Amino acid sequence: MAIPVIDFSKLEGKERAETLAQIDNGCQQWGFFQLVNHGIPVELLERVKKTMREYRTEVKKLAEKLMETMEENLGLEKGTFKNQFTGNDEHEPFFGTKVSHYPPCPRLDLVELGLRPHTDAGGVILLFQDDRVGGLQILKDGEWVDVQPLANAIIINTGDQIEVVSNGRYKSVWHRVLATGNGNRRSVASFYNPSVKAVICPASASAVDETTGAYPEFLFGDYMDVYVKQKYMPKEPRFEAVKAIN
Ligand SMILES: O=C(O)CCC(=O)C(=O)O
Ligand SMILES: [Fe+2]
Repeated sequence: MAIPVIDFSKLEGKERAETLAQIDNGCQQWGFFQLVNHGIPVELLERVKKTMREYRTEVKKLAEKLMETMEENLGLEKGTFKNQFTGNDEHEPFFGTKVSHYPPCPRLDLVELGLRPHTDAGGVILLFQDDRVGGLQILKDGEWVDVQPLANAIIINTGDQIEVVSNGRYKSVWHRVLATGNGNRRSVASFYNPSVKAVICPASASAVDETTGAYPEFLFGDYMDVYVKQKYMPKEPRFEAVKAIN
C-alpha cells in the first residue's frame, strides 16, 4: 500500500471531477497524500534543498572550528570534543537543523513564553535568529537578559555535553523565548551533538578545574532518553540519572 499520489494540475482541466474525488479520498481514507504538479516551481524546490545543504555544510564547519577554539582555551588536546562526540571517528556526530516560526501572540495576557526555559542537551548550538523580532533571553547571574537581534550574526551557545567534557568550566546556560504581540519571529537553530553511541565524560587536563564538576561518564543516547522527559527541568538530576544507569 502506498499513500495516494495526486496530480494537482488536473484540477484545472477536464479531469477536475476525478481529481476532486482523489483529494476527497485522500482526506477521508488516508489523511495523507502526495501532490505532484502542485505549482511550486521545481527549480525553487531544488534551490531550497541546495541552500539547506550548503548552509548545513558551512555551519557544521563553524561548529568544529569553535570546538577546537574551546579546546585551545581549555588546554585540551586538539580534537578532544570531536573524538568524544564520535567515539574516535567510529560514529557520525549528530548534526541537525531546526527552523522555527514564532507567530505574533494575540493574547499576551494568557501566554508569556514562545519557548520555555531550558538548557540544550548537546554540544554546540548555532542560531541564525531573526534580525528584527527579538524574544530570545538567557539567564545571566539570576536575571533574564535579551539576546539582541544583530543582522547576520550567528549566536553560539554550549550545551550540557560541553559542560561535562569541560568538567564544569563551560556551563550550559538557561534560555527561553518570550512571546511577542507583534511581528513574526523566525530562527534557524543547528545542533552539533554527540552520536547517541558516544561515551561522554570529563576530559582530563590540568587546565580543566578538577574541583568544579564531578560529572559522570555515560552514553549520550542514555542522556537523551532522560532529556526528552526532563528538558524543561534543571540539568543536575539528568546527570544523576545517567550516573545511576552505569
Ligand atoms: O528559536 C530560538 O531562538 C531558540 C531555540 C532553542 O533554544 C532551541 O531550539 O533549543
Ligand atoms: Fe535551546
